[in-house]
Amino acid sequence: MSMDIRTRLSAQRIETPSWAYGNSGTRFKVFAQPGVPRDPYEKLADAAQVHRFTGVAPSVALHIPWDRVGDYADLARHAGELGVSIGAINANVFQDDDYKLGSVTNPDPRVRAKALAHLLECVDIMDATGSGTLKLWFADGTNYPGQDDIRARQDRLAEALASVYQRLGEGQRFLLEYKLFEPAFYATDVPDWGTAYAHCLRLGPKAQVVVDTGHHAPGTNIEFIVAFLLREGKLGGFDFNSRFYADDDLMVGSADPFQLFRIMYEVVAGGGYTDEVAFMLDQCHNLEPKITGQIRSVMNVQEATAKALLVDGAALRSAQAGGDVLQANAVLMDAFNTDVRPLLADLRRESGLDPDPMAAYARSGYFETISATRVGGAQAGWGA
Ligand code: LRH
Ligand code: MN
Ligand code: MN
Repeated sequence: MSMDIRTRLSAQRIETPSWAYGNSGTRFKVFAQPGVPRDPYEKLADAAQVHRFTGVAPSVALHIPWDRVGDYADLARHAGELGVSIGAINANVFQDDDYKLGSVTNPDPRVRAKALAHLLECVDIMDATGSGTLKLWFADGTNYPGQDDIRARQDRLAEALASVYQRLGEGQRFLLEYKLFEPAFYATDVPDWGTAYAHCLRLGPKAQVVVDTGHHAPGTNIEFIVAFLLREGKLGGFDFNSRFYADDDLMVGSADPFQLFRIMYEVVAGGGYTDEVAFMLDQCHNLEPKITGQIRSVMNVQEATAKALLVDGAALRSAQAGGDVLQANAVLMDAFNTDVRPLLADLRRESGLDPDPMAAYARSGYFETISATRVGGAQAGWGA
């Protein structure tokens, strides 16, 4: 195996979300877990454990206001002391009574102004924490035909996005996230990659699309979307998770590892395996423990990436050029069917890590310590 694959795998960076460490659930029940963080500082401490045992998860996404603190520079300093940094700032304009009929697309200009002020505040937080990425997801939409004017809502959205774009500084960008439905059930204002892409295209290079793998209709060919966006320079990153039905937010690679491999293959083949494309997790661990859930997810992404990097490009191109359908498919399947776990274990050993991050974490005693010392952990903010 080429040295190149090993180097590229070791260089991978996977971002974990602060909200994965807090309690979460469905609208039916949140099952509280022992030892969950009580504030953003403790969430960062848990995220640092994921990095400590995997070596490839050095940044943590924040969600505002779930992670509101008085001094963001201090939070970033705390992160640095733990060996991690602040990643994407996720804006949250969906949990306020004012947003019942939408945030930036709301028919009421007062509500729109309030939503925009929050988005701009998130850029201030980027300045304070050194984050280069703002992630925008809007719960905006309508439940009934005729409820509001679809085109007017697009105009309002475009206006807000333009204001945020203008506020972005050097080295900062925003990623616009789409989602087919939920909470809006009739017309969502950013329902698909095409809508997100069109808004981003109009604005310029600092606006890109983020693909949340749980945000599509069943059967959607996500890797096609990835290939297309990459080709247009508009793929900003991923919110990785798995789904069986809708936006399930299960562990990435758990429902359909083959799909994750196909996605990673398109990333690699399209030249997207760079710092430009952010590999972020957006998950909730309702049943399984949080930190090990994140470690497992990071490992799942690593395994899919290793398989994607193993695809024999020359053999594939030759089969494709010769119209050899079966051979071309076999080249991909050979890579997918390779057991890459020994390779990844070896790489971990090489960089001074335990080859088995799950076992090493279990042995560390961290879970027992937080379970004994943290009482009254915080809700992730999601699924309350
Ligand atoms: C919306 C979403 C978005 C939010 C997160 C908590 O479903 O994927 O990324 O910020 O969940
Ligand atoms: Mn998401
Ligand atoms: Mn989601």
